[in-house]
Amino acid sequence: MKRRNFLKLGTTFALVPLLGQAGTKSSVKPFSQKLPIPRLASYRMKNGVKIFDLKIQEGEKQFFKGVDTDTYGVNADYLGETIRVHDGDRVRINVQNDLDEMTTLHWHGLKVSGTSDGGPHSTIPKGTTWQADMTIGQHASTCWYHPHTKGQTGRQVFMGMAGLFIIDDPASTRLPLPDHYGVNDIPLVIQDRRFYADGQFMYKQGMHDTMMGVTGDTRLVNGMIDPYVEVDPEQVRFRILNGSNARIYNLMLDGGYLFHQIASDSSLLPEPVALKNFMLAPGERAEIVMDFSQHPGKTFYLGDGLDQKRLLKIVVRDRKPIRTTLPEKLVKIEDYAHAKVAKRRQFTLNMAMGYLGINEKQMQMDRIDEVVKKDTFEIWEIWNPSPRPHPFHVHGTGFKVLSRDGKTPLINETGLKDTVLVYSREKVEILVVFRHLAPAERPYMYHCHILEHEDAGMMGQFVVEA
Ligand SMILES: [Cu+2]
Repeated sequence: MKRRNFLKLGTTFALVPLLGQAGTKSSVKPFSQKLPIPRLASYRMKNGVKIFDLKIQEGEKQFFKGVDTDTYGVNADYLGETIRVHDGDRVRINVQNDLDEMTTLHWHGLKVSGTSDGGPHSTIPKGTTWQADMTIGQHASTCWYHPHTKGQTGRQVFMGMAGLFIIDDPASTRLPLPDHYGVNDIPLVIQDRRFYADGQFMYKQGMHDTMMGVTGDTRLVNGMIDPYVEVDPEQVRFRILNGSNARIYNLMLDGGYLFHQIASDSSLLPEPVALKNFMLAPGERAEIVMDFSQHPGKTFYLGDGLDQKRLLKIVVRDRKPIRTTLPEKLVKIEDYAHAKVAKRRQFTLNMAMGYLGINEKQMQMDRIDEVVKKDTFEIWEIWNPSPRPHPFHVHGTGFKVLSRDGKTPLINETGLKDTVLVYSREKVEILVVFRHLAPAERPYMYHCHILEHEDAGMMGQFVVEA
């Protein structure tokens, strides 16, 4: 295993005991509250189309006992319901904005046209409804949705606007993988937050927060501080989203237990990859399977090795174990294997005192930065000369990571991704292709997924032409 690559941020996975984390305002005992599972969004069928109704709303939530925090949510007080659809589905999503401000809703990881993508041009003024139509056509994956409002994405996400968007396909459904949502197929939205003494969210305070990104001393999993989850002694799948604005995690089990990663952002991996830890940057997803069949009655902690914090307690019920094995092969990604590359493009991530950009330009709504041809493979080179790592995200595609500094990518980067962490002084090559159009009025975006960097201009726009 290419350990070097996992240690780039200077951590080790020789696990020292992770510290517990009693929230300062919380009188609740850490790891005593049950992990909430986001509800599955309901839909109705009309003329063969699955219609979802999402309402973006203000809410209140008690992260700390007896303290109401003002929040945003989607069909919920904080975070959103999980949309779940199947490859080939025709889908309509009505997004009603009940906030007292304008917003947008972007389907992160979905391969849909620029018109349905929900980028910064697809504004939803307050009190109105935006309608996104799409036909699902992509590999099984755990995607998500969040606002993409020009200059306001970081704050609106911080308030709670984010939810999962799970896609199934025939191949993934046939595989013997844990798939009982909320039982042995458990979504985990990992975030960090900072609070004022009165319990309200403390968002961006100044230039330091813009340059470093807004992080907080409190960790949330599915919107709860220090939760626990009970599972049976069997294989359990966790669909993990790093929904944080800026924090990068090095996820691991306390005690250094092995688990398998089975999926990255945009597809299953070709085969399961055994790991003790992995990095997850903002916007990235990973599906992992932990085998608890040898451990009835035992307790585990999922934690972050970068700052030694426990995130989730996993209690294995003392029951008769169910022993199953993972399939050896998970997915074949055919089309990328025989790609004829038509073009190369270079993207340099710029970070200087008070300046964030790409290719020496800052995001401008009325400027198209790149023109791309549909169904044409291109290699994009992302070069990060800055001192900080940046997760680079591309709309409207899943891509293959081809190389890091000319070397083989990480062992868990063998599937399709839509966000790739580019470390300081590193050049990453990705192989992209776009299967939908994006017109100049509704272009796609490429950007850093540290949301404060995106809001400050580390973003560009491109169209996809026939
Ligand atoms: Cu960045």
